[in-house]
Amino acid sequence: MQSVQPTNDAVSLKLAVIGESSVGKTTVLHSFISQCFVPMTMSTTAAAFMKKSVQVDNHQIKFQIWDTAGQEKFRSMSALYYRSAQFILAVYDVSRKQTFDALQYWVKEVQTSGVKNAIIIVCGNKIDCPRAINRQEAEEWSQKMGASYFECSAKTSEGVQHMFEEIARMKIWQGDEDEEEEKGGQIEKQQLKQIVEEKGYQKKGCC
Ligand SMILES: Nc1nc2c(ncn2[C@@H]2O[C@H](COP(=O)(O)OP(=O)(O)OP(=O)(O)O)[C@@H](O)[C@H]2O)c(=O)[nH]1
Ligand SMILES: [Mg+2]
Repeated sequence: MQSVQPTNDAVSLKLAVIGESSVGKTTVLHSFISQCFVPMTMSTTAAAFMKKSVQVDNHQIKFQIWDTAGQEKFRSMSALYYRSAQFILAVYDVSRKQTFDALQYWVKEVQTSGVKNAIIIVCGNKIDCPRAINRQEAEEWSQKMGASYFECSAKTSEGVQHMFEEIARMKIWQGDEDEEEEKGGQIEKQQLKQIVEEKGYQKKGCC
């Protein structure tokens, strides 16, 4: 176990949300920010910026979120928004296999876009619907990609707050990584991954 301790300062967390159109990206974010279900009738165009501050384990975390558009015509623009993100939330719809298969595309896009050190998190949304993808398959795939895995329903709100709290916790621990880097004692990303795994982030889900 690493001997690093979380800091108590307010921390900014830059998150970009990506994934196929209609998987529920915007609805998940509304659930997190407003704690209610807002049925969406309009697809996101280009991207939308959202903010929310949360208190997690005595730390103030300021989420700065880019909600990107999943529609194909906006894809070339998505990279503009996730390139500066520290965390990338790749969302799919557990009731539509095609959206899970498309994660291959999204993760590859991120990895080849020059994004450095961003932590990828996979989210299976719409668990209130009949499943086309079982949890174990999605967890195993995410693990192979080096990503944490969560599930939620933006409709019932199950798992939503938990997922964002866990992302905030990852950031709290990553804060120590930044501090170490400033001191010249670089903690490699691999070590952060180890901290995340030791704290059970890989295994924990929201439901
Ligand atoms: N049953 C169910 N429906 C959901 C859930 N989350 C979102 N939806 C519905 O799915 C549809 C698409 O949701 P959006 O949030 O607009 O999807 P999006 O991923 O932002 O889509 P784009 O903006 O086009 O990329 C809407 O009709 C939502 O009401 C959920 O957890 N369960
Ligand atoms: Mg949207």
